[in-house]
This record gives sequence, structure tokens and C-alpha cells, in this order.
Amino acid sequence: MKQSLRTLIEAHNEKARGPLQSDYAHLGEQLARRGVDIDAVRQRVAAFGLAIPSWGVGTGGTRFARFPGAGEPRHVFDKIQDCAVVHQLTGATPSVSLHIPWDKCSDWSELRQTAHAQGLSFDAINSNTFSDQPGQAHSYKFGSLSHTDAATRAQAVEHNVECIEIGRLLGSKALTVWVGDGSNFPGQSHFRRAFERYLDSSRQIYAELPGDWRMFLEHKIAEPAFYSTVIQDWGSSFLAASTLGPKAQCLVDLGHHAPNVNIEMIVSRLIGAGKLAGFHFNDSKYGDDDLDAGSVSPYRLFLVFNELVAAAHEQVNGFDPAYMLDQSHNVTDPIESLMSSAVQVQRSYAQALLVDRGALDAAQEANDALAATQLLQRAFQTDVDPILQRVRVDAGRAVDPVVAYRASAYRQRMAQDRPAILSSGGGIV
Ligand code: AFD
Ligand code: MN
Ligand code: MN
Repeated sequence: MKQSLRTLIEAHNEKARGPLQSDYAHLGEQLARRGVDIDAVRQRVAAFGLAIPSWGVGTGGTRFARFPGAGEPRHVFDKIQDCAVVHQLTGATPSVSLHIPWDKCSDWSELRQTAHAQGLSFDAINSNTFSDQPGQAHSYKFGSLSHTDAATRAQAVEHNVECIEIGRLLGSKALTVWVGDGSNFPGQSHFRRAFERYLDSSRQIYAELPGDWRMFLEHKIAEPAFYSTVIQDWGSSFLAASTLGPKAQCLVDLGHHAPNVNIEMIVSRLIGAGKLAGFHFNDSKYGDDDLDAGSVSPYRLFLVFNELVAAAHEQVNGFDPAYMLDQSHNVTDPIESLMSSAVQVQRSYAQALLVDRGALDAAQEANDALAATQLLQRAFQTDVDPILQRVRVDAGRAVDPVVAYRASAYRQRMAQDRPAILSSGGGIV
């Protein structure tokens, strides 16, 4: 950790230490009356971490425009530096998820060392066959892994295999595959054949996975294809993952479902089937990646964590989800959004840990709907801030990450160190 930031965090925390002590003690008493050991909850929250998507530290955009912020990262080393700041201040984000080719660099071992020196490791690596790269032989305009043209499919397979190779050098243990493949008009695509082609390509990628790797299949209901997508929903994802084999699992991005879909129920189904890969956390009111995690539907996020905590409590075999943020920050400083989102995810986890599992089981068995739902609400309505703050302060992180970040003037420094990149188009990063 950079000395200056550490000193700043210490001074920032010093002022909060007294009030935090009494807040924590008070909450501890309240929870003890409910039969909950606050220190046990704190320890589990302290052990929880989620990955930052490398593209999350750049300002996002829409198809209409992108409004770049000051001091944006120019390359993957800058992105690692920003991710390190998020982790230094929150202690909640010990890993980074790269996106190839956006994060290509000439020396992977230098990148790995740089990240490790900052306390960061590499989570799942993401392939990109949803946009064309300069000099590419075949276009993905009409698809990639499911394309009608065999040479285009082969190129997309080859790219995914390259991602596995890069991931190996970085210490990743999973490949995340999301394809933009689909159709924009009824009749444009033969649904069954397109899915078969996707499976055939994916089998070739799967065959290249190292023994201790997993392949995460990410479904998405729409965009960039707006009539149908090849891996549209968890059903298609589950079908594909089941066909491929035990190393293939289904990744749930919270923004990739139809409105009002019961995501926590899907999560529970995937857990039961041993097919839950993990998450891309964000929030959504209309579209994908559009809002920060928990910003409009914190109860839904809590309900997802309620399923996860229940699965861990019940020791479901093979339960080991990967946690990551995936959201587009269009109007905020991405570092601030990532920090508050990471804390929001942590909060949902802490709240879910407060659910009285025995009482919930009993209420469910007795068909006492009201008692069951009140047990969840009681946990969700508990202010767990003192727990989250203690976890941070104990680990030398900031009691209030955003306040400390603003006081550090990191962004102002970066605005000087990193000359602005000219960008006129929309899109992500
Ligand atoms: C997409 C998907 C997928 C992809 C990312 C790229 O959620 O995770 O890797 O955004 O920005 O919408
Ligand atoms: Mn995603
Ligand atoms: Mn998404």
C-alpha cells in the first residue's frame, strides 16, 4: 500500500474509532438478544471478497455517447493501479477480472507481479467475440461461436483458447464466455442450428481447459442482438453447461434477465443442480449494466445472498461461486462507484448472515408465510454498517472509503499523470 494513502487512512479512521466502538458494541448487544454472535458475522464478512472487472475502472457509455472522466486509465497497468486503490480503501476487492483483447499487454509476468505487489490476484478471464478487432480475418457482425461460417467459428474458438493461455500465465482459474450472438429479425436465424453450432464450438474450448479450471457461461436476454440471443436465459445456459460437462457452469449477471424475473429462484435452481458459476453484480431497472449494485433493488440483492448463505449453511456439495461486479459507470467516478458497490454487496452478505435459519426452516415447514417473510425482513432491515466499518478498520482500510478517496485527491493526481484519451464514440471503455 502506498505510504501516503495508508497515512491518510489512519488519520481518517482515527476520528471514527470512538463512535464506531460504541456503535459496534450496541449492535452486538442487539444481535446477541437475537442469538447472533456479531464477531462470527464480522469474521465471515472479512473473509468475503469480490473481483473488479478491469473495464469497470474506465468510464462507460451508451450507444449515444460516452463522457470520459478525468485521469482515465490508459492501459491495463493503469487499470490495475485503480483496482488497487479500490482494494486499499475497501479491503473488499482482492482480485481483478481481465477482458481480452482490451487488456492485452506485452509482458504478462510483469503484469502478474505488479498486481501481486498491490495485493491483487486474477479472477476469471473474459473473452471478447462480440466486437471486431483491427486486422481480424473474419467479422463477428453476424455472430461468433454460433456463426454460420466455419472459419469465423474457428477464429472465435481460437481466441478463447488464447484467453485460457493468458489466464494460465496470470493464475486465473476460469474462463468467462459471453457471446453477443443472436438475431435482430424473426426468421433471420435457425434457432436450433445456431445453438448446435454454439455447442460444437464451445466443446472445442472446453477441451482446452486445464484440469482445475471452470468455464463460466453467461446468458443475456438481449443486446446487441435484439430479437433473440443464442444463450438467452438460464435455461439455454444450463442446457449448454450440462452438455459440455462438469467444468462448465452458469454465470448470473443480475442485469441480464427480463423485468420481474425471480433471479434468486434461478440462483437456487442452479445451486441445486451444481451449476452456479458465480455472479456479475449490478442493478437494473430497464437494461444491462446500467445501475450500480443495490442502488434500486437492494432487497433483491439481499434475497440472492439469502440463497447463497442458505446453501453454505446447508453445506451444498461443490458450492463455490465466483463474485464479481460488472457495471457501466457513466456519470460517476468509476472508483467511487466500484467502492460503494463492493460495500453494497458486502452489506447484502452481512444481512443475509443475520437470518435465523432454524426459525426460517420451522416457519417454512409450518407454512407460516408471514413469519417466514418477517424473518427475512428483520435481517434486511438491520443496519450492519458497524460490522462493515469494523471489518475495514481492522484491516487498515477506510471507515468511509468514498470520503477517504476524495480526501486523497487521487483522481486529481491521475488527471495530471494520465493525459486524456480522445474518444468520440459510445460504448464501453
Ligand atoms: C456485457 C456482459 C459481459 C461482458 C461485458 C463487457 O455482461 O459480462 O463481458 O458486458 O463489457 O454486457
Ligand atoms: Mn456481465
Ligand atoms: Mn452485462
